[in-house]
Amino acid sequence: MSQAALHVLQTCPFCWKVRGLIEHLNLDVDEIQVNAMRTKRDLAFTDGWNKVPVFTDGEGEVVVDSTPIMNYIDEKYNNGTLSQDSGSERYDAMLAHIDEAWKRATIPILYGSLGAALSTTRRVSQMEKFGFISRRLYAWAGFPVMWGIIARKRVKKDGRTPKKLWHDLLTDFTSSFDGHAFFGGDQPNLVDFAAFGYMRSISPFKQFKLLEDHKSGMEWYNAMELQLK
Ligand SMILES: N[C@@H](CCC(=O)N[C@@H](CS)C(=O)NCC(=O)O)C(=O)O
Repeated sequence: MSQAALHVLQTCPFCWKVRGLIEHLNLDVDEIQVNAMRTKRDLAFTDGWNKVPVFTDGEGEVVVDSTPIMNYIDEKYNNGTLSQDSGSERYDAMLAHIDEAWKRATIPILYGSLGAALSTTRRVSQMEKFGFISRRLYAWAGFPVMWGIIARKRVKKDGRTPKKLWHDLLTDFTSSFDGHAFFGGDQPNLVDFAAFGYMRSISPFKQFKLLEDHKSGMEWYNAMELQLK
């Protein structure tokens, strides 16, 4: 049996979802950083998926798409403990909501103003694997594209500041805990890890401070950090 591996981009929110689960379960998985400008080449073995994360289990199984990867890992290495409530309305609806609304909230907070977009793209260009020229091109040409086209449209359409949007998401999420520390109850479940991954993907960037004054959100986030080994 060869080594299990996770192909990632360092700043990809979907990769952070899987990474947190792997850390929590303390699994021996190699992290392979793909070249941000060469995902198609580096992920050619996926037969056309071409996105990260991709999990290979060392026995020939290639699993794509972050939530299915999390389910696969939980089933294979953890007896499905974290996803045992899967199939219930509460669990399924929240997981679908996280994968839609939290996913959509990452771009506005990272790129939703000119200053944010500039600092985010600089940081991304430091963290990701690029070629010499493409790193510089990305750092200086990437930000107006992300800011001007995608993020501004999204912020305008939503009507809330990115900070307010995140605070609303955190309030909704943590108020569904019924007095417990986690969505999963006294212990986190896979839904907690999915949400944690999206939020943690913002942690390398300075905009994370906009989330740090959400009291219940940070209590949950800090409790999730303690779940990592
Ligand atoms: N639904 C997928 C989305 C994955 C995704 O969009 N990954 C981005 C990075 S954040 C990617 O690999 N983009 C490269 C491309 O689309 O060529 C998941 O949850 O894993």
